[in-house]
Amino acid sequence: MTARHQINAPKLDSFWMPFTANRQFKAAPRLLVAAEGMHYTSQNSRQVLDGTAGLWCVNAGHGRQRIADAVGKQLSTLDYAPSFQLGHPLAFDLAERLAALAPKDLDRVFFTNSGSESVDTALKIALAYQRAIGQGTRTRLIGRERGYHGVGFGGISVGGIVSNRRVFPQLPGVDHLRHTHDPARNAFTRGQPQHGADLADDLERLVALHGAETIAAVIVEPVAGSTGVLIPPKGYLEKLRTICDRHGILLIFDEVITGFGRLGTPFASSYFGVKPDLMTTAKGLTNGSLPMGAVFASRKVHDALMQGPENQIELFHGYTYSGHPAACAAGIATLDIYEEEGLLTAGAALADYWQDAMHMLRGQPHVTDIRTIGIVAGIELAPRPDAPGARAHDVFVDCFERGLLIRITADIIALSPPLIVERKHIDTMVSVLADALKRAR
Ligand code: PXG
Repeated sequence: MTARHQINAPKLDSFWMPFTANRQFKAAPRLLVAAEGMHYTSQNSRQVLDGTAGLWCVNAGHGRQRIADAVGKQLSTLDYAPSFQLGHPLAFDLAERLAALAPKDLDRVFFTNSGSESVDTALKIALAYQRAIGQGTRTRLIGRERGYHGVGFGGISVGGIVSNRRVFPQLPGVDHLRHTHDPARNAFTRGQPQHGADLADDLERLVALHGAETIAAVIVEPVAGSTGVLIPPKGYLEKLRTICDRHGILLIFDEVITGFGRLGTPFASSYFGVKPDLMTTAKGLTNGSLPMGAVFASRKVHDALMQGPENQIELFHGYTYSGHPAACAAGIATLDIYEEEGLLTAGAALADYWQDAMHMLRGQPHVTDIRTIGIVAGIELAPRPDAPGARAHDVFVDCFERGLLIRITADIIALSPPLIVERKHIDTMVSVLADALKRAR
């Protein structure tokens, strides 16, 4: 441990923590003070193996000097520049780099500062598109049960996690597809489950119910992350694409988690071979180093909005920090690392080892399902009858104290390490988790 890791215990009262049981946390805080490669350093100087790439974002691992240098240099050269009616070269450079990575023709890039902003941006672009092509009655947005699309009002409306929704009013005219989680038929599947492609027909039901001419877009996560790693059944996404095309509905893939190499391909759309009309990203775009998101729009959508007098603003939408110079510098440095180290496809080579290892946890106490794809795993536990979520929380705390960071949602454990993960790290994850499961009540 170096002196720089020794910080005084801070006062914890003022910071109202997001998505956290504040009082429980502050009674027994877990603070991180440094990070390098695959590990965090906790305040009490323990090394903690990062099983979650931060929050699914540090895909190239921690402490990347190249990103820090690029950001520092940019801040001392051009700290801020507006992107409204002005520009700076890095935003154009980064957009070109992203366009080159994107699925063909999905190469017009709108910058945001988070996944939530990317989602709201994509929903607004979809509505603007429909209106621009003379389909102004299409104002309805379709999400999916158990979807997570961030916390803006658009995102929670199309999202399908009840605790994120019940206290807040929703956008009008939103409806939801059924989720695809079917443990009775698909438990312990590696890769895409066999059963459930037909659930895409739920979109036909909503079309029959509401009328296609009222529906602007459908948004889904190709692999649902936050809600516990729900992998699309074989044929499901293809079917959704077909039904959308049949009815003039735009398809939005929320790739905030799946983008930038998580499945062993640059984006999930390349993995599944299904191309959306709009794609939302964030997180891995800057390796989590600075807040930034990007919405990728197809030429069809973009070009439909580039109409009318040339002196007219085409889309009344944007953020003070859209294309922030420091975030762009971080993004470009991140893409350099991804490309030089082959990280956007590294997951493909490691996926078999990863998935074999994760499925070795089958048979450990409480485990009712394990699902894996690319470098992601969801491990579902039977809840304690009297206290849903408590068992996974105990496992989380136990793992952390033994030097492993996992992510939990209700009684589901999610693992999604940085893509620099090595076999020895994977072995450690399995053994720490197995021990924690054995100890769990
Ligand atoms: N869409 C998806 C698919 C996400 O996973 C967002 C949008 C929102 O992104 P921002 O940047 O606004 O947070 C997300 C975020 C977890 C976890 O533990 C997942 C997210 C955020 C925090 C925790 O699964 N995903």
